[in-house]
Amino acid sequence: MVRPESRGLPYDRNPLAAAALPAKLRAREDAVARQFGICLLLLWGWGCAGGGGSSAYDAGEPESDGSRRRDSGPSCPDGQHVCGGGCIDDQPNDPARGCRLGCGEPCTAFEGSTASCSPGGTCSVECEPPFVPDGSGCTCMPTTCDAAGSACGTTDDGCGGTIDCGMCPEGTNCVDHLCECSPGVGEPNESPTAAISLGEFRDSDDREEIYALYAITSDSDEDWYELTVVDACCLSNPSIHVELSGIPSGSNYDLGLWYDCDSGGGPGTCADGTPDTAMGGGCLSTNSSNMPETVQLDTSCGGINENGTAFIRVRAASWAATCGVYRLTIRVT
Ligand SMILES: [Ca+2]
Ligand SMILES: [Ca+2]
Ligand SMILES: [Ca+2]
Repeated sequence: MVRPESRGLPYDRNPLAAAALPAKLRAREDAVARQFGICLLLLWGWGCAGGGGSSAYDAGEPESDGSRRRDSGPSCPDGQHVCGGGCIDDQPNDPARGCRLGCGEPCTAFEGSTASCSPGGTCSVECEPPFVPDGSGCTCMPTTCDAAGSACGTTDDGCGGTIDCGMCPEGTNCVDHLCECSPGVGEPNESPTAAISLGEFRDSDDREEIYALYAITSDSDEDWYELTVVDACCLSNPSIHVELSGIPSGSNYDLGLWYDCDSGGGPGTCADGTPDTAMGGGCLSTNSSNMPETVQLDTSCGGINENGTAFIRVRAASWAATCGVYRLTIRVT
């Protein structure tokens, strides 16, 4: 059993207990004062009932206001206290010695608890996490999946058992207790040099392709594509149109298009989107939420034709941990 002071609030320091007892304490102090007064009226040689001592002040450090603590009874001299029917010297305030007002025996701790000494010189026992007070001691409280930061799988509960944090949604895998998207199609493709090649687009064909295979599978995932653009006809130069749609609800993906002219120069005019100077020039589209993104680059290079390579990037401005594929529509006219 854990005594009342086991909650880290020694009984004589517990504000609730203190609030409940001032009348009793005053009565006891009055009684002590009366006894002390009677003693002064009698010859010292007679002693006092309960005798031997006088003020029973504790040997420990004074309170912050300079006053001295009293021991629990008035029957021992200063620097001593009652123990086993007699008086012994106040002990070092060490839990291994039962604290200053103990009898030299170690304070009793329980499984999941540690013992310490209160400033008043008594043993104090506190439950250490994951152990919590349960009214009769300390009980190990199993952790929760939320507290453990575990979204899936089986997790140590901290008390020698396990807790089941469930399965991941379809399309995701449980990795280190978190649900992650399965590696997406075409990965890794995190840079222009690792871009997925989409082949040749000739402006003479007005070719349009729709890709619904690829997904953003983490907040750091970038998907790069490249296409070879051939200026094969016509009076006007090739125009590259790209649309990103089907962005999962709750996420915000953005789109970028850059063009590298084979003959140098260029790359032309950003007819839709925000001009960007990276990688020789291109267009960005950064609408909010999961609104579709569109860019159009009208090519214009330094040589006799506008042949070149287009690079497209899809990435997440914010990612809602959904693994669904987006739709990429590419047309060269
Ligand atoms: Ca991807
Ligand atoms: Ca990628
Ligand atoms: Ca966006």
